[in-house]
Amino acid sequence: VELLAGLRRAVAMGEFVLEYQPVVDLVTERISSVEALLRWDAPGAARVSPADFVPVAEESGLIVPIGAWVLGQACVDATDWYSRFGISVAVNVATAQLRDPEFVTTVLGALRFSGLPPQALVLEITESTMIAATAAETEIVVARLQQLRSRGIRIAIDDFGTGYSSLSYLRRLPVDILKIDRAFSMEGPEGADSEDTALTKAILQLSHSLGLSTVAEGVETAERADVLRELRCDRAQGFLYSKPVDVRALDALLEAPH
Ligand code: G
Ligand code: G
Ligand code: MN
Ligand code: NA
Repeated sequence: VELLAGLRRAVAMGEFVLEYQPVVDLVTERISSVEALLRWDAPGAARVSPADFVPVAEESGLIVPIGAWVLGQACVDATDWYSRFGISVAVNVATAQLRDPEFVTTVLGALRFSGLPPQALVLEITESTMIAATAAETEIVVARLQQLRSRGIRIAIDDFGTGYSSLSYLRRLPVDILKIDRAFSMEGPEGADSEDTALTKAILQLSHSLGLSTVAEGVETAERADVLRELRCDRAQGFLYSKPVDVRALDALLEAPH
């Protein structure tokens, strides 16, 4: 209840900020896109993790206005990165946002206001979006995603491999990119084990046979990046390359010679 009151104030007072985590092309090792990650800096308090407040925001419906702010801000920030470096931006979208009848208008409005071209925007949804949805709800969400996709916006499935029935969702959802959950790259003290690698390999084969582009999340070591490159994973994201950083630090990363 306290958290919820805090979130209401945060929306009213503009206490949210975005950080961006680079996603690197495994062949060229250059940044090809960034993921926007929401941060809440309440005055006089420690930063609250989205892992703690996003579920509360979802349950209360506050994720709809918060998510609209994220979309608007991420598109504004990305306009410069896209025009200078061709970098696209990925935004996490919660289930409640996809169920909002205004969602398509919100996304297209964020693009129009910022001037960001649709091909520079990726929407990240999770498999859980489809869980507990009725057939009719699923149909509406799929139609919305198709509408956005027909404009050139790309859709990514986030945290792939952690939900249920992953494969059946791939058939139903209009998708362009598959993000392999960090659980597959981070198991154990010595990094991913052979079972993780076998599963990663299977997911990559599946993705590529469906024509999907792939991103491995949670890549922390050069050894893991080598394995992923050998398995023909397209891109990687993780502490090996960069943690999520603020706008100024990302500018510096993009401008650094490589
Ligand atoms: O950045 P961090 O690892 O703390 O993020 C924790 C979780 O919060 C992740 O699952 C991430 O997808 C989610 N998250 C981060 N930013 C956003 C956002 O803008 N919207 C939504 N819905 N989830 C977010
Ligand atoms: O669920 P989602 O993929 O949106 O979550 C992204 C979050 O994962 C980021 O907020 C970031 O803090 C976290 N993250 C990103 N890279 C790494 C990594 O290499 N290792 C770990 N442990 N967490 C990571
Ligand atoms: Mn994500
Ligand atoms: Na993820």
